[in-house]
Amino acid sequence: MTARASLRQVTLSKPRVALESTIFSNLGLPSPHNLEALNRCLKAVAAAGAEPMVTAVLDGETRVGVRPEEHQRICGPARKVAARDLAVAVGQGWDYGATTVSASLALAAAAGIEVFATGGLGGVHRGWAQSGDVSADLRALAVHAVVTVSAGAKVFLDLAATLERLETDSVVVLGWRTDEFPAFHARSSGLPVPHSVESVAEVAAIARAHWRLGGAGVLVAAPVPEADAIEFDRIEQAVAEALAGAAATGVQGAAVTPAVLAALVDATEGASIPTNLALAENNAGIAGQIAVALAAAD
Ligand code: PSU
Ligand code: MN
Repeated sequence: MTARASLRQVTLSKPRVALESTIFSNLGLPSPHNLEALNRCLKAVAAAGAEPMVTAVLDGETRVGVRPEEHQRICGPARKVAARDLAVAVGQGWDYGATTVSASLALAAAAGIEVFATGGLGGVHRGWAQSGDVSADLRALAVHAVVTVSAGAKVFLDLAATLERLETDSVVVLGWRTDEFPAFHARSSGLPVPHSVESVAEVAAIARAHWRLGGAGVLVAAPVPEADAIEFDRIEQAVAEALAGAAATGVQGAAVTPAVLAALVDATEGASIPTNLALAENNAGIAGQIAVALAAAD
């Protein structure tokens, strides 16, 4: 055992999993579903034998881990904090900054946390050639040596372009017991993943090898459980409606994703909410198991 590994075993009782806060804030899910999402994700990580650590900026301080009495705040109104906003949120003492995937990965990496769970990753937006809108989530995956578990990328993105970008950035993309890249609410997108895995032991071995070789991000793409999935054609129709609605309001930049997520709730008559909750919980559980497997492989 290395000195670092033995120190970790002495100082930490459990492997840890970082969770982002944007999905639990008013920017991600409507109340009271966001609190349910938070509770289900915390439970799923704990049930796997790991410790959930919610990332956020509270009272101008970066946080990795929040107390139960702070959960209401995590589920309340927030300002969105991507990686570049972290320093501003601290410097200006923001009351509550909800961290996206990119900010959460930065905080997780700084805290030595190797596994992170989210709902759906941000990525290359449709029409990116005109707008230039590519989520900072992708750059964060390219930079930080952390395993991210997500239900693929958000369905309203250009998923093919998102996969291309992940390849360019040398992010390892692993389909979790699937050959297809999941489309968030839908189990399949019609796009193949480069590799698929069946077990968390495989993920741990691949991540360790990637990091030993100087690599950074590993993305485990897990389809939403069958019972809660929405058919790809149905969600695509809702996406068309939601994107048209969001475009009509002239929304731009960081506001696009929260606006489209909210419009999708309307376009699916609320059906996207239980799906979003189920996939977030599923990802958290898999992340917990991966964290345990990584600790065992130390
Ligand atoms: N997936 C969800 N709900 C969310 C998000 C993703 O189910 O709220 C958030 C994540 O925090 C992700 C962010 O990092 O959207 C991406 O925003 P943008 O597209 O502006 O980079
Ligand atoms: Mn963007």
